[in-house]
Amino acid sequence: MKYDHQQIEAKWQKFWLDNKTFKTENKSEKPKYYVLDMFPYPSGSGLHVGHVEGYTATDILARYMRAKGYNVLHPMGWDSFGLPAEQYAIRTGTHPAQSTKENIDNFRRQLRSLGFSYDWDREIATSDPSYYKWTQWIFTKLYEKGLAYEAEMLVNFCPALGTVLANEEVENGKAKEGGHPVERRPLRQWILKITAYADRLIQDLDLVDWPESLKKLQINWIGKSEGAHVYFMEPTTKEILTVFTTRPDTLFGATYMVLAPEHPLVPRITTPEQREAVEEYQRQVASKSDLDRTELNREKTGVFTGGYAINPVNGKSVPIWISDYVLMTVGTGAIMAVPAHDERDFEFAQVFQLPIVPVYDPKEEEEIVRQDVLNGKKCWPGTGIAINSEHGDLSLNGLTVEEAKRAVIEWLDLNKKGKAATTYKLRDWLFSRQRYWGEPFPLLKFEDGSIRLLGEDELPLCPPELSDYKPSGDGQSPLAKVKEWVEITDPKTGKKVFRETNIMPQWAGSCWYYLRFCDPHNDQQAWNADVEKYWLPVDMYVGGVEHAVLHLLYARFWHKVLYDCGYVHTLEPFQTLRNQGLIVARSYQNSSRAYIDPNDVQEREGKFFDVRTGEELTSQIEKMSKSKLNGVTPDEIIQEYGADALRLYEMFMGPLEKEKIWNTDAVSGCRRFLNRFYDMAFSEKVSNEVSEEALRMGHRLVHGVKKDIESLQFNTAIAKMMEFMNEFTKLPLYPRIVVRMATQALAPFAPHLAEEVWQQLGYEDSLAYALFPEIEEKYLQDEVITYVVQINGKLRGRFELPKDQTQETVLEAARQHPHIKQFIEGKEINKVIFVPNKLLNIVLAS
Ligand code: ANZ
Repeated sequence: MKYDHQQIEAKWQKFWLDNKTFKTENKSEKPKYYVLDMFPYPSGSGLHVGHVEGYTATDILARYMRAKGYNVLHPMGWDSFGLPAEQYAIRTGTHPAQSTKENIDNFRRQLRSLGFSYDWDREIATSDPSYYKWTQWIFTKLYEKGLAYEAEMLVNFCPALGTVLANEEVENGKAKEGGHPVERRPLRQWILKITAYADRLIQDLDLVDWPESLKKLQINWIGKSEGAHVYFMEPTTKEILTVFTTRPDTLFGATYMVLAPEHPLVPRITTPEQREAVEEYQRQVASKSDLDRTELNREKTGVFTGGYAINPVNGKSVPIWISDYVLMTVGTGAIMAVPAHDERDFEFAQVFQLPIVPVYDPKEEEEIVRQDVLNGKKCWPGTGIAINSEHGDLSLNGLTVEEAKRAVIEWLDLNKKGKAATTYKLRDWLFSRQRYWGEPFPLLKFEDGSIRLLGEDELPLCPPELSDYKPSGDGQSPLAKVKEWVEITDPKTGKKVFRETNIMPQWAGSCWYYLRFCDPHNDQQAWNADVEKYWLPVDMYVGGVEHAVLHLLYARFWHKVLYDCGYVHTLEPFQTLRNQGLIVARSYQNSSRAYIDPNDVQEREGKFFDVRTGEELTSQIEKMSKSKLNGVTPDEIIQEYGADALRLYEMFMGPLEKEKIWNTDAVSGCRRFLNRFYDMAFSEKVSNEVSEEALRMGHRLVHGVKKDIESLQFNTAIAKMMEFMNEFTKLPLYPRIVVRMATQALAPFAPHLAEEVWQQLGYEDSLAYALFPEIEEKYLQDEVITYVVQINGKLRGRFELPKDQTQETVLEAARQHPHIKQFIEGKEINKVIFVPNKLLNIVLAS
C-alpha cells in the first residue's frame, strides 16, 4: 500500500464535516481557548500561500489545545464588503452580492481542502444583512455616545475610484488600492472620534501580549506629544497665531514662524506684494500627500507671506512664512521655528538665509561641536544649559531643558500667552465612503438637519438595488442616484426625510467580527452577554503585520466603546497576538529571457542555472500576494503533494514571524517525510512489544513537540519529528504505543494522515479529542555516563552523571563526592585533564 493523499484527505474532510467534529458549544466544563485568524477578504483570485501560513499556524494551536482538553473556539468567516467586488460589478454588471457569493464558495472550498478544523456552523460574512444589522446597531451606539459626528473635512479624494479614502489607505499621494492619484478636497463626512480614546489606546497596550514592534507601531501612529501652545500675535490684523511646540523652552530661539500653506489665516496675513507668490505656492502643494511633504531629505521650499508676528517672550518681531513641511493635520498647523535646535527649521533657515540664535550650550560636547552650535553653524537638537534666554521678568539662562520647559510654561500661563498642551498625530476616523458595497448608515435626516437613528426594529437598513454601481465622480455616492430610496416619508414621524447616501468603510465589519463568532446565530442581540463573558478575550490572534495600525487600532477602539457601554467585559479584545512573516518568491532572469520557469532552475553552491541552456541566472526576491506562486496555485500543490504536505511545508520553511522564500521543490521533501511516516505506521514491524529505547524516543518527541507548539516554533517541532523518524525507523520493531505517540505529535500538523494512522491503530473515533500523551519524566532524563576520576594519575573513584556535562560540573561533582573529596580538599589544583563523557584527571600542585 502507498500513501494516497487524495483518497485519505477527501475521506477525512468528509468525515469531519459529516460528523461536525469541530462544532463548539458555548458552554463547557473544560477551560476555553479562543484562537482566531484574521478573516480574509474573499477576492476573486482565491486563497494565497500567505493565508495558508497563518491559518495553518492557528489550526495547529486549535488542534493541539483540543488535545490538551480545552473547549476551543476556532471560527472562520468573510470580510466581504469592499471595493474590488464593486469594481467588478462596474465592469461586468454582476451584482456584488453575486460575485461575493461565488468568491466565498471558492474560499470555503479551498479552506476545507486544507483540513482546517473550523466550526463551520459559525461561518459569518460581513456583507450578510443578518450580520451588518448589528454593525449598524453599533454605529447607533457610537452616535449616542457622541462619538460619531458630521463635519466638513479636507479629505483624500481619489477621482479614479470616485471616493474618499482614509489617511491609512493613502500612500505617497496614491491610493494603496490600485495606485491611483489622490487629491485633497473639502467634503461633508461622517467621522468617528477615535481621538477621545487616544490615551487609553496607548496605555492599555500594557495589558496585552503582543510583539513589542507592533505595540510601537501603534504608539507611533497615535503619536502623543506633550508640550505647549504658544500665542503669537500679528500686530496689523491683531490675529492670534497659536503654535504647538514640544520645546517651549527654546522660545527665545524662535526667529521666524511657519504656517501650513492651507492654514486659514494665511490669506489674512499675506501682504498684497506677496499674494501672488503665496497663492502659486498653495496651488503647488495642494496635490502633495502628507508623506511626500514630510520626507526628510527633500530640499525645503516655502514663501514669505509679508507678515510678522510678535514673539511673546521677548517682544521681537519675526517673519511669517508658509512651507509644506508644516502640516495642517498636525498640532495647530503653525510652528515657531527654532533653527538652532530643530533640524527641519535649520535646513529651512539655511535655504532662505534666516537668523539662527542658539539658546542651549551643549556643555558636555566636544569643543568643536560646541563652538559650531554657539556660532549657529550646527543644529543641536540635544540637551544642554540654556543661554540667550532672558527678557524682562523671565530668565531661563542656566536651566536644563526640563527645568526651562517648566519655567516657561508657568510664565506663559501666568501671562496668558500660552499653556501646556498635548497633541496627537492620530486624527479622528473618517468614516464615510462614496460607494455602494458597504453598510448604509442607520439614520434619517430631517429637513431641518436633525437626525433620527433607526431603531433595532428598523434594522438592517439594506442598500437599494442598482443597475449602475459607478460613483457619480463628483463626490456623491452611487446611492444618491436612487431618489426613491434617498427621499422618503419617515414611517415613524410622517415627516419628509433623507437617507444618508454614503456608506461605512470596509473596516467597520472587521471591528467586531470576533464578537459575532461567539454567538453568530443570535437574531435578538449582536451577542449574548454570558456567551461574551465565556469566550472573550480572544486568546490567540494571528495575522499579517500589515494590519498593525488600521484594523487593530479600529477594532480596539470599538471594543473600548463597547466596554464603556457595558456590552463587553474585557478592556482589550485580543490578549495574545502574533504576526506571520511575509512569504516571498524568487524570480529568475537572464540576459535573453525575462521569465524563467522555476522548475527549470537548478541551484548549485548558491548560484542558479537554467537546466535547459546551462546559463547562469540572476535572481530577485519579490512579494507574493496573489494566488499565483511562481505559476503554481495552492490548489495544484494540494492536488499533487497533498494538503498535509503543504501545511507541513509552510510551517517548515522557517520561524512563523520571519520572512521566507517560497520553493515549490521543497514541498516534495515534506511529502517524502509523510511517505515515510505512512510506511512506518502501516509496516509489519508495528508491534505490541515495547522497548525502553523506543519509549525514550517517543516521550522525547512528544515533549519536544509540545514545547515547540506552545512557543509557536513549528519549524523546530517538524525538525524533531524528522529526526525521530530517522532514529525510530532503524529499530527492529515499532512499538504500537510509540507509533501512537508519534501520530498524536504529528496530528496538529498533518491531521489527515494522522487520522488515517489512528484508525489503523484500531481507534474508531477521530483523534481530534484524544488527549495528548502524558510525558513520563524518567524517559526525558539524559543518558547517564560513568566518569572515572584520577588524582595525580591514581584512580580515586567513579560516579554517574548525565551525558555531555562540562568540565566544571564534573570537577564540582568530584569535589562533593564523599570518597574523592578528601584527596582534593584544601589542595591547590595545578591542572585538569578532561575527556568528555569518560575521564577527569586532576593534577595537584606539589
Ligand atoms: C519648536 C521646536 C524646537 C520644536 C525644537 C522641535 C524642536 P513631535 O515631537 O514629532 O510631536 N511641529 C508642530 N506642529 C507641526 C506641524 N503642523 N507640522 C510640522 N511640524 C510641526 O513634533 C512636535 C514638533 O514638531 C513641534 O515642536 C514643532 O517644532 C513641530 F528645538 O517647536 B517644535
